[in-house]
Amino acid sequence: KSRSDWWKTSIVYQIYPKSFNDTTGNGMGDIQGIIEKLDYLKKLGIDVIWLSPVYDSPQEDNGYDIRNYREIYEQYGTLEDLDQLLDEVHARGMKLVMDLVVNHTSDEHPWFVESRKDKGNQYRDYYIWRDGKEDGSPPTNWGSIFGGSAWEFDEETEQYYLHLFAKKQPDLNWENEDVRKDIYDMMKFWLDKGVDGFRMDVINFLSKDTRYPDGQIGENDTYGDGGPFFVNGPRIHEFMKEIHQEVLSDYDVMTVGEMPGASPEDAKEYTDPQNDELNMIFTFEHMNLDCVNEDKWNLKDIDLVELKENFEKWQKSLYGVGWNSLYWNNHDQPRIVSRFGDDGQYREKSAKMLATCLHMMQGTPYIYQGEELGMTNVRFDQLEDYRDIEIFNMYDEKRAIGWSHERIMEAIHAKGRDNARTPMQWDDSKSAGFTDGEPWIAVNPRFKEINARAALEDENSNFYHYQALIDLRKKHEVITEGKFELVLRDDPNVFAYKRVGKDEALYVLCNFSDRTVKIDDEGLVESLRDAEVWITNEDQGEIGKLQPYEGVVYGV
Ligand code: TEU
Repeated sequence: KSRSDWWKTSIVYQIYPKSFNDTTGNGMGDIQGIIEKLDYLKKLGIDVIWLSPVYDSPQEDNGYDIRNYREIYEQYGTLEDLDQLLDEVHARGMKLVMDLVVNHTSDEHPWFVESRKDKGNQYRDYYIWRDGKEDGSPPTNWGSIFGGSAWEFDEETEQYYLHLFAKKQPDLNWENEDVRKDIYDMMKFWLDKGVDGFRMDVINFLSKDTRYPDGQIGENDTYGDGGPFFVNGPRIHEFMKEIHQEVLSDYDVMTVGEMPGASPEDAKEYTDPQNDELNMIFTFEHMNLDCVNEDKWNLKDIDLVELKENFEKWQKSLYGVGWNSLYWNNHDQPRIVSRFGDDGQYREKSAKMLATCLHMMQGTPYIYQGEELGMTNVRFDQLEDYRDIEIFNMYDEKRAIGWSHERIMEAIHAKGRDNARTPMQWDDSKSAGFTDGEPWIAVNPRFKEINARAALEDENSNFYHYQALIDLRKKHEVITEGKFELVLRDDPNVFAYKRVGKDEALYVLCNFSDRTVKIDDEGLVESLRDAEVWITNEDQGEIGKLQPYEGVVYGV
């Protein structure tokens, strides 16, 4: 029952099981494949693995649509495999955090199968059913996050059910106490097995405004924005506290809530230990800066000053109150080196710089599979080569409002979630050593050049850079505890900051451009003269100047 803050000094590695390592030849990763690679992860230096969903699922959304919370998807293995994975992770002194997807289930979950049968069914109220409006249209004008209406009409009982994501992902009704109790029992089932915590999928969407008002409709939009009525909704903090009280308080575990639409103020409330809610959350703010009108497909170049100020806001707001998570990548985001770096000439260099920039901040760093290799976005020519339901739905929707095929493909190349989901590149053999069969999604053609085997053989590789960053965090308390101060605030090319601890301080200087830049602050340059370089990606480093994509840390 002892509770500690081990998650504050941990580094987390995210595994997307379908694309990690296949041992059966069916073209999909599996649990035994993860076990095979645990020593690789140990070598990298990580403490915690976050495993994206491995539960039984029809795979409409790669497992974020769960049919049975207490079984493993058969293509990934069995409960015995999972137990073995847990043992092997623990034997290496690491921990395992599972994905918790409880805003919705699959429509094939027995609860929903029952629920849709008739209005008097004991599971009817497990989901959100409503009559249509007078004219038969959906109960509200809300759009689903994956396109189309957020409501689906069901012939059987002539009512609509709510699905904030795909039609096959009906939303659970958290107003119903029985739902909550069943979920809490399920959480205990996993925690009693020894699982070390949860990453909680869209957890700030659980509480809906039960009046179900219409949302505002933007100029070119078909659907209204339901966000104000379910993002950080009326009872959300009550639910978070209840989860803590009923489940988490009995275990020494870590929790991270995925929270689109949470501000630093919200994050403070969710993560202040005095509130007994969560340890940390994933913000989306820094991921929403390279698009227009919060439409991720509507592309815009990142403005570095905006990015810096956003990080500053989160670093400062949570300091001494809550806790940050630090991430550039996950299974929903494009590859960071292709996004904010340069995946051509400066691939290795800019990938290292981006890692340095993130890992010296305060918070728990998350590394997404392949990020440690500097894996890049993929550009499939054909829409058919993609697999993600979000991409297909978006394609139809954007075509309907007049976007050209070319414009949509460009948006997919830049932002599609499948950028992160191509198979992990282990070596330069067929299918990058991921599978002996046909991979479920094509391998990124750059695997000959970018793969784990090559990285392990090259002492200057991206892999060892991540390893060194992790080592630094373990050695210097200032990285975990120090205060954050932005420096060179208005510089459009350089992301620079200072961390100030009890008896140490550090400076991070990162050049986000492909030009050599001068550090325009004599005082700063002066204070670097006696400093020690803790890590750098530049052999020709020179105080007062930064080479293209140089990223350097000075300890003082
Ligand atoms: O993502 C939540 C979420 O809001 C995403 O839809 C995100 O906005 C989108 O991927 C950006 O394009 C979580 C999971 O991480 C995601 O994989 C699931 O599809 C989604 O929930 C539904 O469970």
